[in-house]
Amino acid sequence: MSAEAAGTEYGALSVETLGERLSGIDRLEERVGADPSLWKVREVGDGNLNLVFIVEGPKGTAIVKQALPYVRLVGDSWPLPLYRAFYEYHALIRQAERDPGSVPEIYHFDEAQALIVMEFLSPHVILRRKLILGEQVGGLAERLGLFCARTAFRGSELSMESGRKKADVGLFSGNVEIPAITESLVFTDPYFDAEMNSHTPGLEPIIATLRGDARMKARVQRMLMTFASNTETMLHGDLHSGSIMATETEAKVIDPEFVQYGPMGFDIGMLTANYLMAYFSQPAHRGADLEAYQEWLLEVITGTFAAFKAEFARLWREERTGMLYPAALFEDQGQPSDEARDELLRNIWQDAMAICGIEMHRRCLSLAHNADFEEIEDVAMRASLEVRNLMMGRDLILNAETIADPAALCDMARAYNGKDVL
Ligand code: SR1
Ligand code: MG
Repeated sequence: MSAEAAGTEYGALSVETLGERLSGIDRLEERVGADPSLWKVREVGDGNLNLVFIVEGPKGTAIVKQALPYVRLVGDSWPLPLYRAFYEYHALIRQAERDPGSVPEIYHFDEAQALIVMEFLSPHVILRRKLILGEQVGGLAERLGLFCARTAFRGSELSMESGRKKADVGLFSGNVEIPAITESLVFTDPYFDAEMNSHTPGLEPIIATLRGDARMKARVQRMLMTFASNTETMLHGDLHSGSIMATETEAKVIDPEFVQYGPMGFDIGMLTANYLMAYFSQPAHRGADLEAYQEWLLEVITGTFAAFKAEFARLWREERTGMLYPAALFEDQGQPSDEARDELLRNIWQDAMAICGIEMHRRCLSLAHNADFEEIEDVAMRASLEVRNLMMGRDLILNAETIADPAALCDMARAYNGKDVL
């Protein structure tokens, strides 16, 4: 009998117990076959928080993701609520509705066991791995630009009926401990000597510069205030290159357990930071193709924002059915709303730039660094590349309002890429 059918208390699955525990789940059996003795189960979770199993059977393959009651990266000294699986499930079904095809298909959710059974994406691999290997993904910019625009717009009161949106703000506001990780690891810990911080030796002078910059820290805290209190839209909340799976021609977004309502610029800002960290780390990973690959990464950034802007403008024209910026105030009075839209896009861009800078800091200074830099064994080289990233992050936080557009952002990246600071 399955755990769910037996109504048993939560128990973490293992390779040995999964077959017995999950037999009887119709949607899983439909995908992989009904006889669990024929299932081949592997645990492949390499993230910071959860168990992830690949279940392969005679009919096909599925993924089982289960939350652990603690942070996997740290151990049971850092407990973490199982309810994050509930929020992840609700985020996934909303993302699937708002941007069809952008996320894995969900087959089954078991709240008590904090587990989600979902589509096995193949031959997809984690995007971060592809970027480290210097592989390109066709259509990446367009796909992620569309995802960010559609989820931002359709999860907000530009589009949603206010009662539904407010109910969702209420629903997701129960996800407390997970955003709290972001509030400390992303926005706070990099800027003081927090217990779980670590950094590459040699970065001490730049760390002193960042921590000595009260104006910059105040701007980060202002952004944290926005992140914690602005409920513009439903965010993915952790949109880095480890939350995207890709082939040569396709990308899908996974892992929205950090979902919360927040500012529209958050997801695209975090994503941009991860492209920039891929960019700055490339000299350690590439040979003759270095410049061409770095330029491709910058094209992905400009392309993502172009797709975001174009899709946001289309949705503004065709789906502005919420209480915000109603046609009654603009088009119905013979006035275009283009300026209002562009001003909003400008605000989103500025938030994205500041978030981008903050994310560039946290991945080198607090807990949970990026493989892009971490896998560089030559410590002096790693420090020399990370410092470019950290300096540009500071510039973005301090000057978010003056960066004209994605082309200017890319010029800035090229300039820091040529700097030898250490
Ligand atoms: C303790 S969790 C550390 C990080 O892993 C997740 O993917 C989030 O990025 C979080 O900040
Ligand atoms: Mg994750």
